[in-house]
Amino acid sequence: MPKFMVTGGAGFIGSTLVRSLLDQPNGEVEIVDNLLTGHEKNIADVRKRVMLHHVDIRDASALRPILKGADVVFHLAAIPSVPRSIHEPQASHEVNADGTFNVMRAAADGGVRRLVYAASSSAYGDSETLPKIETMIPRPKSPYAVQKLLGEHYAAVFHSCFGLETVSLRFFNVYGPRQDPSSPYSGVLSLFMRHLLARTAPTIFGDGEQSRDFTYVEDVAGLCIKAANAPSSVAGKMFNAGNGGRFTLNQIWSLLQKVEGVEIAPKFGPPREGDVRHSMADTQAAVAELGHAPKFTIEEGLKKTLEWYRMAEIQTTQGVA
Ligand code: UD2
Repeated sequence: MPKFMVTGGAGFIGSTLVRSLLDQPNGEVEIVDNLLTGHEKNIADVRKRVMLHHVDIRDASALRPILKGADVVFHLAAIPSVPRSIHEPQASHEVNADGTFNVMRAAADGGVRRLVYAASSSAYGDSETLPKIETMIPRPKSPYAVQKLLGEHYAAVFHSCFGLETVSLRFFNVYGPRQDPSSPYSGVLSLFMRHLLARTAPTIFGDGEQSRDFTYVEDVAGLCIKAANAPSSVAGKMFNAGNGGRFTLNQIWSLLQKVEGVEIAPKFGPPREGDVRHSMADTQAAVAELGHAPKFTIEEGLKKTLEWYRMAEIQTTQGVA
């Protein structure tokens, strides 16, 4: 029975991946999470089917026996957020850079077959050309982008020097159910959802004409599993994990108002430090080599996400959650 280990498995993307892994015909699923940005409630419905190791990836010696012998390690544990990495560079470096090194080292020493690493589209920075293709020179604009890029380089080197089969996936602005809207560092779509349901105005940083390749979380989880199962020829490589489209924040807020049948003018604030202007993935390599096939259009993804937030809100007000 193969063992799948998901670091950050109690987080928003990790918990979706855990569910997708449990839907497969066989395999045991275990989670490593320090429950800092992840929450046990994200895995409440599958809690009895998974083992949760309450461990911080900064703790190398605790990690080693847990990762030993796993078939695949999905390394998603991180302190996400561009602005958070500017306000708290030390903490984000320790987790995203040092913690990632610890995970890769433990995986290599523990005989793990493959490690799938959650990299970030932020690595591209403000390169002029769109779509962003894997062969472009990275231009990180924030500590977060640097840390995530460092992990990619380590992934490649853990393959070439230590024989660990690694695949890096540059996630492009993932959204969907369970994205936590409660922090000032939360992803913009989770904040938009909360404002829409509360009928309050979101704040858009800058003119709202910046664009993102918003990618539905189930498509990303599916791609992680494809990366784990792809032939060994993908080892040591990095692929974009996006949809290949892009929407401005103004367009998304308009779309959401239409779906909900309301009109709420957003507030506009100053542009955010470290922000990338436009982002859109070239998906050809992921399609050709990993079989990437995103299923959700932005309209479908937004509707599913909105319904989830609506239910979650009702449960909270009724004291269920
Ligand atoms: C970056 C990465 C993304 C992922 C993520 C993890 C890029 C292009 N993307 O996402 O792949 O790694 O980091 O955190 O680098 N905004 C508002 N109002 C708000 C909040 C955000 O206008 O209340 C804007 C923000 O200024 C930005 C956009 O929304 O222009 C998206 O921000 P985000 O924090 O959701 O994600 P981003 O693009 O930093």
